[in-house]
Amino acid sequence: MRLEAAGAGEAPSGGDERGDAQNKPWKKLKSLVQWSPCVISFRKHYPWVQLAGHAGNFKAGDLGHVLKRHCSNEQQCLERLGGDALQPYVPAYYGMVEHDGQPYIQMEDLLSGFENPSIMDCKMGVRTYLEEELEKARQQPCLRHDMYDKMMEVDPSAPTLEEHAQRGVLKPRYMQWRESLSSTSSLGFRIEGVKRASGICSTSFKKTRQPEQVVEAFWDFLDKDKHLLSSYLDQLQEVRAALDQSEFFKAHEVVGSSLLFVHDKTGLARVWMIDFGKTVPLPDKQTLTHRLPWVEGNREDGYLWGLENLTAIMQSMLGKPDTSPT
Ligand code: I3P
Repeated sequence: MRLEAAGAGEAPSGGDERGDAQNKPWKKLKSLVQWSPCVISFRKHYPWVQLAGHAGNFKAGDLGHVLKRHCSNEQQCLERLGGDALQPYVPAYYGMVEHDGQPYIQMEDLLSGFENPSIMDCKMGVRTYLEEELEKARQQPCLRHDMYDKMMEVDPSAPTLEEHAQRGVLKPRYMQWRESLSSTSSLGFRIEGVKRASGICSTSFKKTRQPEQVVEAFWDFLDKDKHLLSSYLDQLQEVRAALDQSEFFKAHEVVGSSLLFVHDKTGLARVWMIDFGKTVPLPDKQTLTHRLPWVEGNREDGYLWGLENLTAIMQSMLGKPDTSPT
C-alpha cells in the first residue's frame, strides 16, 4: 500500500535488500498509472495497489494483508513498534513470508476498510536522507544522471555549471535541492502525492513550499469538507500524544517516513505513520528533540517540528488558533 498503507516503506538507497531501489511509493505510483490492462482487475480488487506503482514491490496477501518486498530496517521497526504507544498508528506486522523465492514483509492492508479511498502521503521531517548516506556519497561519489534529468525537468537553471557539464548530480545534492524546493526544509514535511477517489493520482507537489500552497492542496484533497479536516486534525493530535509516550520514537531517528491520510465518501478518515525504511535506532544514550535544526552529527530529524507545522496549518484551515507548543 504504499500504502503501506498499505504499508509501505522506503528503503535506504544502497541498502542490501533486493528491490530497495524500486521501493519508492510515488515512483511506484507513476509507473502504476501506466500499467497494462491485465493488471486492472487486480487493482480493482486491491485498491491499495493504486499507489504501489511497482508491481514487483507489493503483492496481494491473504485477506486484509499486503506483502511488501523485504527491507530489514523496516522489518525491525515494525517488530519494535508492536506493543509501542505508536502501534495503533502504524500498519500491523504479520511476519515474513516468501513469495516466488523472495522475502516479503506481511503487513496490514490499511486500505481494506475503505471504499474507493482518497489518499494523501506527506513525507515528514526536515531531512530525507540519513547521515550515513552523506558519508557514503563523500567516500564514493557517484554521479546520478537520472537525478540531473529530474532536476532539469523541474528547473533547468538549478544545476551548477559543473553539474551541467557532467550531466549528473550527487544524490545528497539532489535530495537537498528537493527539500528546499518543497516544504521539507521550511516546514518539516512535504506532500508527496495524492490519489483522489476519482482515481486521478498527482505527484506534482515538488514546488509546494508555502503554507498557502499546502492549504490549497489539502482543500483539494478534502473536497473542501471541514468534517474530514476536523477528523484528521483530531487524529494528528492523537498521533502527537502517542509520539510523546512512545519508547520507539525516543530511541529512533525517523527519516523519510510518511503520514498517510485516507478517507472515503462514508466520512471514514484515518491517519497512519508508514515507511520505516530509513528509520534507524539511535546510538546508545543519544536522544533527539525531533525538533531542533539538523546539523550533521546531531541526527535531528525535525519530525515533531514538521508535525506541529502541519497541525498548525490544518488548524488555520478550520479557523482555530495554533495551540502547539512554541
Ligand atoms: C526520489 C526521492 C526518494 C529517494 C529517491 C529519489 O526523488 O527523493 O525519497 O529515495 O532516491 O530519486 P524524487 O521524489 O524527486 O523522484 P530514498 O528516499 O530511498 O533515498 P533513489 O533514486 O536513489 O531511490
